[in-house]
Order: sequence, then C-alpha cells, then structure tokens
Amino acid sequence: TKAGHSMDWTSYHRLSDIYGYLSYLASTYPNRVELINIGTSYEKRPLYVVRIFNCSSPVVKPAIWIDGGIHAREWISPALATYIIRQLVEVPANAALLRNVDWYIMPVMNPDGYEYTHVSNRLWRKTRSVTSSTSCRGVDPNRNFGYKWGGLGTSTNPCSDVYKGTKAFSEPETLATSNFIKGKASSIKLYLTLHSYGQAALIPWGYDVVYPSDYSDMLALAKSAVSKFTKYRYSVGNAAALYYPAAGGSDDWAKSIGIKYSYTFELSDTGAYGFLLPASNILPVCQDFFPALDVFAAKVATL
Ligand code: ING
Ligand code: ZN
Repeated sequence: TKAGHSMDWTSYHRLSDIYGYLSYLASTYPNRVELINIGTSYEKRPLYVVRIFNCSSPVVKPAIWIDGGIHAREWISPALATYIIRQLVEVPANAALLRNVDWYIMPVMNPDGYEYTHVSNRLWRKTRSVTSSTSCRGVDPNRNFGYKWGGLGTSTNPCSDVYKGTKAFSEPETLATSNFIKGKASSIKLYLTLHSYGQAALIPWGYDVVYPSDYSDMLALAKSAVSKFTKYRYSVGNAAALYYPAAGGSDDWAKSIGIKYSYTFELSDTGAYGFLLPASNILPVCQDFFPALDVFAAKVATL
C-alpha cells in the first residue's frame, strides 16, 4: 500500500501487521527508531522492543519502558502500545516527549498467545509452552517474573490460568524481557505494563497487600497521570488491595530491581465487554491515555 504498512487503530491487528509496522518505522525513521530483537518466543516468533529516541543530544537519557500483550486476550493493550509508538514517532507535535527521555516499547510480549487468540481461542491468556500436563499448555507470564515467585494468587496446576511455571523466568518471553530490562536498568526510571480490564492504575506490591516505603511518591505520580484522562475514570491504588494478591507480576519485579516508578495499567472497560472490547473503542481509549505520558515524561526527565 501507499502507507508502507497495514496498521491502523480502527481494528485489532494480527501480529504480522504489528511487526510490519515496526519494521516500516525503523526503516522510515532511522534517526528516531531502533528495532531491537531481544529474543524468540516458545513458538519461535521474534520478540521486539522499539527504542524511540532523538539523536540530536548524544547523552544517555533517562528512559521509560512500556510493554503490552503480556496477556494474550487483552487486545486493547498492544493496540495502545502501538498507538503510543505512532504518536511518539510520527506526530511532530510530540517531539518534546523525546527531548529528555528515551522510550523502550515492547508492544507484544506474548506473541504466541496473541496469535492463538486470533486463530483458536479468543479468551486465551497465557503463553503457549508445553507443560507437564499432556492436555494443558501455557504459563501465566504475569506469574512468572522472579520476585516472590510462587506466592499468593499463583497455581502449580498447568491447567490453571495463573499457572506460575516450573521456575521463575521459565518462559523465553519473560526471560528475554527481564534480561533486556536488567541490561538497561540504570537508565529505565519508569516501568509501565498495559493490561485489561478494569480502568485502574495498580501500584506494587502486588504479591500481597504490602506497601513500598516510597508508595506515596508512586501514588502521587499515578494520580497526577490519570488526572489527564478526560473520558474514562481510573481508580488508583495498591494492586493487591484493589484487585487481589498475585505474586510473580512484572511490575513487582521491575520495582524489585530498583525501578522506582512501576505500574500496571488496567485499561478499559470496567467489565461490560471486558476482554472483548469492541474495536470502536480503540481510538477513544488511546486518545484518552496518551496525555498521561506528558506527566510521566516530565517526572522521568528530573530523575
Ligand atoms: N491483571 C493482572 C493479573 O495479572 C494484577 C492484575 C497483577 C493484580 C498483580 C494484582 C497483582 O492478574 C490482568 N489483567 O491480568
Ligand atoms: Zn493482564
């Protein structure tokens, strides 16, 4: 096509459209976009992180990490992650967001599960790895990160949707992601992971109703960010208190390695459609969310 890619935000897209868009951006905007292959999924799909930067000032800047698609069925999450990529890369009015901050965005952390929801089971949540059960596949990637792994809200049953896996980072997807983030951890000052649903900004710790010593700093920034939303109302609070205790989440792990500001965003809706959010909601959700990144970028620029 004329555009050079098949991506838009009026429908949900297959992985090939998303990955095609990432390579289009990397080849079209080589001075602002770097496409990084950080590893391979269980079913051998590439795992991609996009680095978005402004090369005019060569110093190492503080960085923001955003991931989507940890859970396969939460389609609004990769849709928002790719929208954020587009806004940062292709909309000149947003250039200020790149001035003092670098961005690492991984739109689909669990590509095998994402494709499985498109072709076989729309409500699949986990990875697609083979387990000790002959009939049940997959590990919950958001129970597989290596902080308090195996604690509350996790299962040893491979047939459970919150199966923790055989060990922390048993999944190639969580292992590659965590290794990449660890390698950049001194520059990454803020970790954002996009899920659905519920319209909430969840703050660690999630493994139990326990509050980090700097919780008030984390709460203040989250409240300031969601105050930018005009269409959808989000609740803000401790993940275990607002949702349920669940160990092995990515936000807890990011916090545990020293990334002070670490959040799970549960996007729209509040349950009417749940995971099956109609595609007509993609643009409204994305447009509502994007201004919150001003708040995060301004904070990170001071760190
Ligand atoms: N929600 C998260 C989950 O993994 C969560 C929310 C994580 C709550 C950790 C509390 C602690 O269960 C989704 N959408 O899966
Ligand atoms: Zn989720």
